[in-house]
Amino acid sequence: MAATKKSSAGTSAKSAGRSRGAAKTAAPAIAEFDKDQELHAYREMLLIRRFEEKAGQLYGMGLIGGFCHLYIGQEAVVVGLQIAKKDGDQMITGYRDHGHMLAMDLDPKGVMAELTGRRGGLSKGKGGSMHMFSKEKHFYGGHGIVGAQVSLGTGIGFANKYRENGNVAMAFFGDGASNQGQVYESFNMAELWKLPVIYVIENNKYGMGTSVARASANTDLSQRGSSFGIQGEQVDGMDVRAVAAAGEKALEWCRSGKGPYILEMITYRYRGHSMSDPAKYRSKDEVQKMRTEHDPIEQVRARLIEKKWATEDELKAIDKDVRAVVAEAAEFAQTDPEPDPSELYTDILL
Ligand SMILES: Cc1ncc(C[n+]2csc(CCOP(=O)(O)OP(=O)(O)O)c2C)c(N)n1
Ligand SMILES: [Mg+2]
Repeated sequence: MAATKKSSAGTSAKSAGRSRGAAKTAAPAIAEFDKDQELHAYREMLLIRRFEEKAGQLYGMGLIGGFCHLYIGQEAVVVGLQIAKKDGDQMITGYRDHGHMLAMDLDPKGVMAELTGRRGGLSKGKGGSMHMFSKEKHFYGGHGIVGAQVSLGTGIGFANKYRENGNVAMAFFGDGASNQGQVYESFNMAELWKLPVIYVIENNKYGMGTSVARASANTDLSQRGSSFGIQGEQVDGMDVRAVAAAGEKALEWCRSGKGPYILEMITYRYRGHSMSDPAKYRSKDEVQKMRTEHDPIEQVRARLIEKKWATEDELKAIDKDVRAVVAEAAEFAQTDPEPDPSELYTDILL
């Protein structure tokens, strides 16, 4: 998947000034992507979008039990950071996790079959949408408790430092989660011990049922670490190039032993919080405006066409390819058997 990993995305950002003690840093310049990088980002984001659309359909058909939180609209965040990261860097996130798993190269069949509770699911059909892990791919879940992944991610950062392995942990959490107490306990320890952790705040403007402005005293979430001296910045999370540039800069900061970093990704979720959400906290016009004017995939698509790096037909072929991967995953998720009842007694603490 990472065939077009690149190293230049953040080059121009590296010169952005940073004064010690001041938590606010200049936003990095948007890195220009070359043709391969644009095509890679396009395909990766499209895979997440089509996967999530299909998951929504399967949920509507009654094939997915429990909760299911879709990532549609936020694709550029995880794909931009996937492009910036090195092999070995870890990701951990909350319950809106399908996109992170696909970006970390987890098998779409295994993810979809976990959603439908089948034997071939990544957690043998026993974890569901919010609970999947892959040690080999450095993906640490999938957590339903709001904010839990921040402390766990800080622990992964601690392990990286202790083992001197040069890896950086990325802990993703939402604007709502940024008001949880354990976030600040984690910030304190991370800065005190200079742990290599990037706190990626996915500010999609809403928690479960209300807006950031209604729930947060200070809405500049990039500054939430300032009392601990943690550097932070706001990033256009709808532009995959801006995400990659900011990611490279933050990764370099952490890898060089300077401690944690906060990236507040300004993004948007198009769908409801979970699958049944009356969404009375926002207007349909607001959602439509984001879709038509800021869509992360459309932005890449427009650049590819404008620069003549791809034709409409070539982009259609990519979509066809991606749809086939997702269709295969959905087929598997509907035909693979459910776990054997004896599995009720395995993989659990008694
Ligand atoms: C400790 C805890 N409190 C409350 C909940 C219920 N809950 C689930 S998601 C959510 C909102 C979180 O919003 P945000 O962090 O912005 O993430 P988003 O859903 O927007 O990705 C809440 C309150 C929970 N799962 N855990
Ligand atoms: Mg949110």
